[in-house]
Amino acid sequence: MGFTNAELDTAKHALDGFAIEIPSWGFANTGTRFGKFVQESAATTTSEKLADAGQVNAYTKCCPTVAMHVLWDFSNGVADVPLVQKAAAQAGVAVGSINPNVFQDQIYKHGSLANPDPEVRRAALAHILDCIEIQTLTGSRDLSLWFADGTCFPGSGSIRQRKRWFAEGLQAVHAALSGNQRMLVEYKPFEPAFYATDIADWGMSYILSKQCGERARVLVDTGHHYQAQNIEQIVAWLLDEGMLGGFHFNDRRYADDDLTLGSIDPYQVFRIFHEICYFTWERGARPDIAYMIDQSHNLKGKVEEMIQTAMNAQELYLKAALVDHAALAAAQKTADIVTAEEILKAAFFADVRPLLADWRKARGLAENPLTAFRASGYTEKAAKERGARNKSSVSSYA
Ligand code: RM4
Ligand code: MN
Ligand code: MN
Repeated sequence: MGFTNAELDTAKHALDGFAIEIPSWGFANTGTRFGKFVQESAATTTSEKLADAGQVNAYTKCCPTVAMHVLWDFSNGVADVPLVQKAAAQAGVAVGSINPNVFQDQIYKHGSLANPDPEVRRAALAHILDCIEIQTLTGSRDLSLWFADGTCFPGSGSIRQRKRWFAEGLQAVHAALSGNQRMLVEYKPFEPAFYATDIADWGMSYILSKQCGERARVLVDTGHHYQAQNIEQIVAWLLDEGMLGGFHFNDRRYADDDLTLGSIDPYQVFRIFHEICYFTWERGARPDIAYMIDQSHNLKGKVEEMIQTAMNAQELYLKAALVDHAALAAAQKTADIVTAEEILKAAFFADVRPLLADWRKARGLAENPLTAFRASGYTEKAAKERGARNKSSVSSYA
């Protein structure tokens, strides 16, 4: 099929080592701030979310872990751990990153770790420390931190004071970590704060992580940038500094749209993966990065959308792995910019789907996970079982 033996080897190695975590919040009924369109087959409980995530992994074998949002998935806190663990095992997946929720309760109207009220700051910290306990009990490595904190109007708060409150709070979080645990600090420039989000960009996230210590890393959510920002450059810098902890992948056209990865701009995703694969080639070892999806779909079927996302991720990662790195390095050395660009384009436009089909066949998977899942009848069965429950309750999403 037009690939050399060396390329076939590279492809197998790349796919064997590539896993992407899917979010529990991608399986329940959610919506936009204007309305929620209920899907009868959507998950109504944490166990159902895990069962659905298990389907994604069963058809793709590249999504073995599930990111959990503590408030939504462990509503009784630590007490829910055995139940959740059991449901995950039954679904053939493991609990992945633990996401605290310090943005939904009424007390967080003016922030969490940077709330001017010390009681609220204490409550937020206490919740995050509870999450670390859940992290320990579930054996999850990453605590994934996103904060809605910020101000909406000039003068609402002291930007410097809020920065220091964040440093203080995050240092306390860091001090509670142990073993192989890490904390990933996510940034976002706007929404829900529309004047000054406290952790607005990768620089702020980097500074706070550095102030915390060894276990803190930056989390890059691809939807959390201004238009035209060069995301792959941020990725390359963080890689070079050993500070890239992980990703929340999703695609966007306008703002934090949370669209299917690669649906709007697959070349953007390829360029991010390219920086990682180029780094890997140079160092001879893969960087330790948590690849995660942060998407929740209102219009597409949830399980099939997540399968589509996983397939897109594999395809784009594989294209990046197949870049001729030696030739690229040589072209860069002689400032042969046209050749360098053509090398990237050749990899991006190569049809890697036959390679993926072979990789799947060798693992006993269907060549096309999406059509195989659709033919399985899972969605129809779930709609029958869950339909009534979905009509009466719609779970929330920020
Ligand atoms: C944010 C961010 C976080 C997610 C929340 C609900 O936009 O992407 O990762 O947990 O939404
Ligand atoms: Mn995110
Ligand atoms: Mn987001």
